[in-house]
Amino acid sequence: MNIYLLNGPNLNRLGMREPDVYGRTTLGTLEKGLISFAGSLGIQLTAKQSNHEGDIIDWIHEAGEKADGIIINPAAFTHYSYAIRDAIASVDIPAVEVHISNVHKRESFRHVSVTAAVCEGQITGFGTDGYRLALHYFKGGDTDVQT
Ligand code: CA2
Repeated sequence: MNIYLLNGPNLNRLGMREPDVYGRTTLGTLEKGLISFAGSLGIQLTAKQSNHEGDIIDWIHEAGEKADGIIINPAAFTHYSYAIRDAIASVDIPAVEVHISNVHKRESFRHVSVTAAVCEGQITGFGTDGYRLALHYFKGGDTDVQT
């Protein structure tokens, strides 16, 4: 199984600023740890980050051709990018939205996600462990909603 991990704008600043909100781990360390953890689950993880909306859209399309799923933290694009929402909706593979911080405890503009509705689910507030939870979801492979 091949999963794309896509991180959006400013997440290249992880570990450098606002450690109380986003933790002390740098993006490089996080990506390395996740690639290794994914490997232990039998998942090949392709990790990318960009500050540019178009890059993220292109990688979502690429994932649609090459991967089995997407883990995406669209960062601030979460709250207003209909283009990223449409890109996720345009591919036939499942996506999971991850936020490091609990967006619901923060400013009201962060309470809105225009992308979550086209994802299987949203994980928010568990720090960088949220990415591991998303990998567990893909490992489980169950896309049925339990009621
Ligand atoms: O909690 C999250 O993961 C967010 O997606 C992070 C975004 C924010 O706009 C969303 O509302 C919630 C911001 C990412 C900025 O990352 C930084 C990391 C370190 C220092 C400064 C910014």
